[in-house]
Amino acid sequence: VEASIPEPQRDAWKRNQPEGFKDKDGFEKEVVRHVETTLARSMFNCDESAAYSATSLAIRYRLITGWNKTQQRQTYRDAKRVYYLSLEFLMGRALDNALLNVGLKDVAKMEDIISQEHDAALGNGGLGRLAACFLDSLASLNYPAWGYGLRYRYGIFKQEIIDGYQVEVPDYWLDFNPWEFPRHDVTVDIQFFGHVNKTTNAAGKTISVWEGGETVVAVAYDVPIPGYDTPTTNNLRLWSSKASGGEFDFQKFNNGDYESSVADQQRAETISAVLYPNDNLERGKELRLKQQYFWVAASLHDIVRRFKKSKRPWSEFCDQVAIQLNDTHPTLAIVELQRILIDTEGLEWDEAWDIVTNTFGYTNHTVLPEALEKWPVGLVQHLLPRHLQIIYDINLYFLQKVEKAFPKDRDMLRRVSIIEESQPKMVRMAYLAIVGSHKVNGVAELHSDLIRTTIFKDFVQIYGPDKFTNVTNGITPRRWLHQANPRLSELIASKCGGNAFLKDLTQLNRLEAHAKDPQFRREWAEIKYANKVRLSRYIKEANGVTVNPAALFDVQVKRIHEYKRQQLNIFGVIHRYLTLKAMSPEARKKQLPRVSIFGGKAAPGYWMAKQIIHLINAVGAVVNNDEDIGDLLKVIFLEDYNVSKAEMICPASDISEHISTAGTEASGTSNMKFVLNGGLIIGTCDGANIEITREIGESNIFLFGNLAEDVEDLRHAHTYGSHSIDGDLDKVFNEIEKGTFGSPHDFGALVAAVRQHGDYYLVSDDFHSYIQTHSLVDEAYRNQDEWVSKCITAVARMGFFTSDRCIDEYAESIWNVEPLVVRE
Ligand code: Z15
Repeated sequence: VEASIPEPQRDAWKRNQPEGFKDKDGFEKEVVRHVETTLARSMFNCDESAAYSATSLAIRYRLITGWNKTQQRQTYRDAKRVYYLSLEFLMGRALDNALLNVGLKDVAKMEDIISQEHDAALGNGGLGRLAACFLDSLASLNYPAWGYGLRYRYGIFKQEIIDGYQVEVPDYWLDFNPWEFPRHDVTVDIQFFGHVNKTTNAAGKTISVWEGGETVVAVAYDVPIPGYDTPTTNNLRLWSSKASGGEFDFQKFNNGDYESSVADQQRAETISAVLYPNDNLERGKELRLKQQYFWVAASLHDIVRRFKKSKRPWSEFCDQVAIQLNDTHPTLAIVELQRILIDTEGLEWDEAWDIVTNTFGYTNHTVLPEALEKWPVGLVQHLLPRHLQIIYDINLYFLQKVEKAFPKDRDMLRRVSIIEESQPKMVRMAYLAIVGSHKVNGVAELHSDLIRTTIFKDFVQIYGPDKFTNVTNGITPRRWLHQANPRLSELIASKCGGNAFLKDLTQLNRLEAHAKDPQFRREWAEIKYANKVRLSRYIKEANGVTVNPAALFDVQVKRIHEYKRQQLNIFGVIHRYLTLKAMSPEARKKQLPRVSIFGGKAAPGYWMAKQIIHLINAVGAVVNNDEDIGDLLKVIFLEDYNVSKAEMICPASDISEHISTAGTEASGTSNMKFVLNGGLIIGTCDGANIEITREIGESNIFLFGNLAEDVEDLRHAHTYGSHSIDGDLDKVFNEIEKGTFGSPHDFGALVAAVRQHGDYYLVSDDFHSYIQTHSLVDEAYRNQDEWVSKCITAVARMGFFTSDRCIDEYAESIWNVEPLVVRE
């Protein structure tokens, strides 16, 4: 490493190694220095925003020193690295996390300053947040790992609720971002369009050369990712697009073609301009495909460049490089690496393909048909002509193998072909990802079973069962317990021998011995109450509604989607309202007060999801102002749910709802966050709920509803049998149609989806069981001692769900990489 420092400066360099600071004093000095000399402000005009700027600049100084050392160490040791390719990294705020991870959290207590930070919201929901948790775990476990993504100028939109409807507002987040480092010297030229020429190379071999028609430049922006209490600070590299030839094409500019010069620039910058706001839905837009190729090509170029510096033979590529595909979004990386190896590096097809398949792993996150990516062949041909040829070749060799193995099964070839012979023809990205990877994993046991037995069953026949595996999702306890819920974390630490549980979450099991200790229970309950008071204050501020913190807080926060069934929840709330209204005042007095809290964004083009948001707000407007009801029921929709709001909401829930139609939610990860913060779950037998139940025990979770194995038959019966709606649900619908919550016309589609259109998500089938289970929740909550014991027991058994465990599983069974420990 030192060899790269020029000889005459080496001594000066060594004498002047930046140290960072060691203590509170040094830190404070650094903050003041930044206020005065970076921001050019004084003590007298340092507002909270300036204080945030200076504090983050001070802390980033500490990060950089560790970051540089980590990168040098990783280069010097030349060990195998992991590259996590994800179109989404839903990072949230960085300052609090950085303070915690470098051990300065206790030095600086400053909620007001921390809350000045704008969320880095480069993701939609679970998939993007999982990527962020994985980065935290990779660094905290000392794995040499890089994340690769896009530097969107606009992250997920901000949601405003106006007259009960969602309105989208752009999220421009880059005004002041101290966490990114532009690398204007690290650029890659990316081509699009054009055509393919065949030529003969020096060795007399015929090769294909792709002549692109448009070039866009990828510029690297690096974000340091500090591990918790480790010497590792990994790198997240985000690519930004800009026009080649600088700001304007000066040729055009000087020729007076100013407008077209500006247009070129804008076309280039558009690529990384905005995150597509769909969760679990693919819409097949050309710009989205451009984003995917731009990001994948830049990342692979970078990875290959780094590998080539080591001067190793190509056969060692997969000993040095593991690339994980977060969903099918980066699947073109498979094709791009094959292209580089055969067209640029001159390898033979088979040798190249061996390297490619040994390099990649593919994680599937959904079985929903509308979320499985397919691209029209014509679009791929137009945008990436050489890649389409390679895709066809990959498919040809693959189908030849299949035909040999299954000579009598003609239909098999049609079914597994990477090209769907439809009108128009489509490239099936999931199939391409499977064929080009050595491992395919689902994200929870049920989901991994489902992909093996349904959408990918033919591929299990072809490759055998070992290619398909499960890695159940997890979350980082640093952000989702210690940072989000410092008091609970402290209480846990007092019984678990300090903060060691934050690095080995299984140590939470030491809590179990205290589940019935009255004093411990009291302290536990007091913290939950304080967290609910805090959320109540926020609700008052944001929604103008007073809620009683002693009520049972019932929370469903996640993207709005029919499969996640917020409609089931709000229909249940209406049922509760009607039941309360029908009671005598005396009977009402005996009821348990509830606050039903919703939050989440609808994709801008998802009309049904927007109807659901509107209904929730319409019900709230009636219920919250009904004097018969008072504290007994409040309905709150929290605007603009995001990572930092989740950090406030999770610690304040008594029960959270994870009520997807069985078999549709691949894993869910907020279920884990809520239980880890001492809340219980009402949920279906879906995704990770099943494993959570196995770990924490059936008596500590409220499960209801039909099972995944029965869904198909029920749907069939809805369409072909007689379909009768649950009686209680019918009453709810009648009330909506009476106009109790505003014009019934507004909610007609929500009712019709169940009554007339086959109730695809089984809302009616599960309604009775859902209502009954909510009664059990009320009953259980009345016995507070028992309830708190359940919560403590559940937390004690949540050790499995740390993302540290996931990352170790990926490292061992998919990546074959090891932590890089510091040798002194
Ligand atoms: C997304 O957030 C998820 C899956 C997808 O296919 C897309 Cl496009 C976005 C979610 C799953 O819905 C959720 O169940 C899972 O926990 C999460 O990915 C992380 O695996």
